[in-house]
Amino acid sequence: MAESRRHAEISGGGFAGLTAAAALARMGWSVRVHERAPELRTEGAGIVLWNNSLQVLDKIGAIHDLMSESMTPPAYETRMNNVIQSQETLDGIRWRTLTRPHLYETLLLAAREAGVEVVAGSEVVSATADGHISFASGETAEADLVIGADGVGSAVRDSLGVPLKRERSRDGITRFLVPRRKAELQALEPDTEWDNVIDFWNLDPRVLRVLYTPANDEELYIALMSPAADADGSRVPIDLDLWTSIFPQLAPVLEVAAETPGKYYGYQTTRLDYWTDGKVALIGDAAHAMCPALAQGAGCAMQNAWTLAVAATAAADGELPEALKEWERLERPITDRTQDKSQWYADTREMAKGSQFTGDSVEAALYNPTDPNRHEVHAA
Ligand code: FAD
Ligand code: 5PR
Repeated sequence: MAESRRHAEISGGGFAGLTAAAALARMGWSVRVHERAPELRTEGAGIVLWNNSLQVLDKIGAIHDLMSESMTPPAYETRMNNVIQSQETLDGIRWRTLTRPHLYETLLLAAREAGVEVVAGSEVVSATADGHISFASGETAEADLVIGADGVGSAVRDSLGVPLKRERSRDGITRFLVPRRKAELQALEPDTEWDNVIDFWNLDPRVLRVLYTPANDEELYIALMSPAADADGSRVPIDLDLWTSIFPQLAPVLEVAAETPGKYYGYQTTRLDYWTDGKVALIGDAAHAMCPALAQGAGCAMQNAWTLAVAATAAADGELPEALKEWERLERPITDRTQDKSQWYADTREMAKGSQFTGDSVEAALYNPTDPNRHEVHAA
């Protein structure tokens, strides 16, 4: 490690940027995060995290906080036309369900406790390979390491001219956080284990799906999926009559969703020619936006944020660009495979068959990015 304190400038205060910031600051860096939004908060509803990101949360001192308001449901159940296809208990796989606001608060606190400066209302417009960064305010800054963690529309990435391929899938989703209303659900369907994640698929006569994910004792994450081409299925506010006609047992929670603001997101996958350029590295959706099927977008973002911090910290002065390239060479393949698999599931809708959390579908879920021997372990 270098003698003097090195400095990192990070574009984007989402899950990727905050994780990288907390990790670097704990490793001795001075770190500043720029968030374009005027307020520090997250959009979106719930999230599923697996071992790969939970290990990172452990390392940045955030796991206790995270565990306090999250849960591990008894099983991941998949239904097709309301017939149970599988109830996977995911034995041996560490996973948690939670709300996005809770993950966000947890990461923000971890970053601040590590001494990170987080600046809201600060929009990055460009970065250069030699470590310069410029802002919409007209100001500029220089850093030993610049991180583009500014999401799928990354200004850092685009200002560097990194070539990318973008593929849009035919399906998309609207996500809500609603009260659990477990007693009401129980009354409608007494034999159901309403603490399970339940993936309610309906492909015939119409493609509509509800992913039901309890996030804690009080809050439920529901994701309503439909093809983008289905105007009524993808409408927000949701078409309550349509959704309850197919999923009558979910009426108590769909009624609340119908009153809640939301936004329909089409799935997309972006693949970059490279993730690093000189002193700049890209992480999270800026580098590898993926379909949500395997619930690994944030997981891979956090895993790459951690391994980037370790690699940058270990690099000798003047050798950071080479260290970043080596980081990409080692860490990118598992993310590429996870992206490919998620896209395949989204495009084929094969998850509807159930029993999906086996084999290469759980490669990232089982990964431990904090294990120094992970690449040997992984190859074995
Ligand atoms: P973002 O969350 O997009 O954060 C980028 C931040 O940068 C934002 O705060 C933005 O305001 C800021 N920003 C943008 N441009 C600038 C700029 N020029 N200057 C300064 N700031 C800027 N992942 C999981 O792991 N598990 C799941 O269960 C899961 N479910 C999902 C469900 C759906 C429907 C979708 C769409 C995604 C899901 N994901 C899931 C993926 C996950 O949400 C994303 O991969 C993750 O949020 C990406 O984090 P990020 O920090 O890279 O990007
Ligand atoms: N898993 C999760 C999720 O939110 C979605 C999917 C899988 C946690 C969609 O939002 O298959 O699309 C999916």
